[in-house]
Amino acid sequence: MKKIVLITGATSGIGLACAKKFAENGDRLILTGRNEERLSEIRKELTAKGTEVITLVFDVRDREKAKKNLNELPQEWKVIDVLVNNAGLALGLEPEYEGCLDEWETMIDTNIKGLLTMTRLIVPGMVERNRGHIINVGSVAGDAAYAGGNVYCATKAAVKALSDGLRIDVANTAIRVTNLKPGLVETNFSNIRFHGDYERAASLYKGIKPLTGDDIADVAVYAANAPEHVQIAEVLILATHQASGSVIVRK
Ligand code: 8X3
Repeated sequence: MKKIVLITGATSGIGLACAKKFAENGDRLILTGRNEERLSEIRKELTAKGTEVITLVFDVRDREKAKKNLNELPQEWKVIDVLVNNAGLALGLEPEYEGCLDEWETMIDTNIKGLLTMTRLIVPGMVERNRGHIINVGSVAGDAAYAGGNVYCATKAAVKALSDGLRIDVANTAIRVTNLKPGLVETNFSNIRFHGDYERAASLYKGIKPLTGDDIADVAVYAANAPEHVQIAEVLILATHQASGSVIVRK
């Protein structure tokens, strides 16, 4: 059956890969992001291939705008089946005693509070309908801290705790909660983390074949398509030569 899938941060990386894979899966998409132009290009591209797409322009940090955008969805689009809480970022890799407070705030506001905003706005409808699936994009970074990861790792540890907490809170319903924990994925992630220092970002993926956004999106679609009695609660997805957040073997 066609599902309505809402993906936050759908303009690039894992979010965009999820948009394409869920489109290939035949689902209807609500794509959110901050970049209106990119969203509209993606909508055109997917619509041309026969996917029904609605785009919403807002930053998950803006609670009022998120609420307004969701309220204004056409009635038939409000019955969201799958929420992919993907919007998130890492900024900096400084020791905790030297990090930038503003950057910490941006990560906390996006990765934790933004995810909570979307969850709080969308999950009540799922509970009412006794149907739905929340797929949170966590990280291997949430399993254990790595050098310089401090606050980013803490936000992803929060995603793990919030996924586990929500799973308990909806255990009496048919709703499923999945925490996807990618390792090294080559996207714009490191360019953003290193403020556009492309060389430093590229060096992270040298000597190892990293994952792609598609590798993660495949797992998201698998979890969403699993039979109703199967809840893919958590998946850690690493590159083959990566063993943890801090153990990466480059050749
Ligand atoms: C992305 C994976 O290892 O760069 O969350 O933190 S890592």
